[in-house]
Amino acid sequence: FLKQGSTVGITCVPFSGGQPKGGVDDGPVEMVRFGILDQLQGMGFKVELSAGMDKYKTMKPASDPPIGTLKNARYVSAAAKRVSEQVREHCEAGRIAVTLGGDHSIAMGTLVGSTSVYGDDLCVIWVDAHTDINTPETTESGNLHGCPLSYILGLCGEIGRDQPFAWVPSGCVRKDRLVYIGLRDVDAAEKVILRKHGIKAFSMHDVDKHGIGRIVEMAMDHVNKDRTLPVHMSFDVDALDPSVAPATGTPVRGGLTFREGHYICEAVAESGCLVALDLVEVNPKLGDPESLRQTVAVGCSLVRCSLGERLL
Ligand code: 6HN
Ligand code: MN
Ligand code: MN
Ligand code: MN
Repeated sequence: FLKQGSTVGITCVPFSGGQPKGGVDDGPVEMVRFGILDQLQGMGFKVELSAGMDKYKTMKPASDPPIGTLKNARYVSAAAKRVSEQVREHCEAGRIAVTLGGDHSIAMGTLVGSTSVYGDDLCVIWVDAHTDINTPETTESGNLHGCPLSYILGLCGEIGRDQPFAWVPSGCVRKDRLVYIGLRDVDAAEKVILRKHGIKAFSMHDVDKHGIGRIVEMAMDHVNKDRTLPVHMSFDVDALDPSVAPATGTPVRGGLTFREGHYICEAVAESGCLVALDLVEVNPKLGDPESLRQTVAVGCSLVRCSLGERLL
């Protein structure tokens, strides 16, 4: 599926409705301003940009009252649905689908898009401080960026399967094809879900214990033993330590170092299996100009490394 020198299909999603902090919707524009498109072209890729990124800002419904505790559910649903269509188009055309967020609720869309083409062979590597697997029933914050995986894996109760998310094919990703790296802030109810469903997860404790090289190998062995299945990596920039990526909405100390984050991306690139990549939760409005520059720069370099930029 992935041939180097092929086309990268970029979807910019200036969206912040999955959480309360403004500014994360400026993530994609800042990464483009930093030169990510030219950088990918410079690596030899053809770059195809999805049209109409400004439309995301206009999709907010006039009325969007809470559903249970869920905030902005209709807005998140509409945006994620559009993301799913844009990502599906890229995947159908054989492009590597790169989605620049935006908050992590948009992964509901990216995963529906990629699985609509690759089916349940698709493996998901979720790099994050958080598990983002709250159901509409368990979420305490009501922020949908903490919930996308419960919808995708089909773990929601009634509220989740109903409108406005009835379009999400629940269970489109298999539970045994998901693996986490970088966890360190998991809600009590999420821990119960992980255990109940036997979902593979590597925390920062595991990274410390085994080293990042071994962790990525174990993660790949779990979801993709023969390295033949397509891989979708969803990279939340808050997986990195706040000293490395400070401009993000829910920073948690004790995260991946600069090199550990890049190593994951390099190893995934090396596998040759990457078909889709999300880079989310860059919030240029949080922190001083230097934090912003640093976070945007690291976001772009994670994208380049995932697509095979080589150190030597
Ligand atoms: N993210 N578990 C918390 C919640 O609100 O459900 C934090 C979620 C963070 C989500 O960083 O993408
Ligand atoms: Mn299959
Ligand atoms: Mn996170
Ligand atoms: Mn996340």
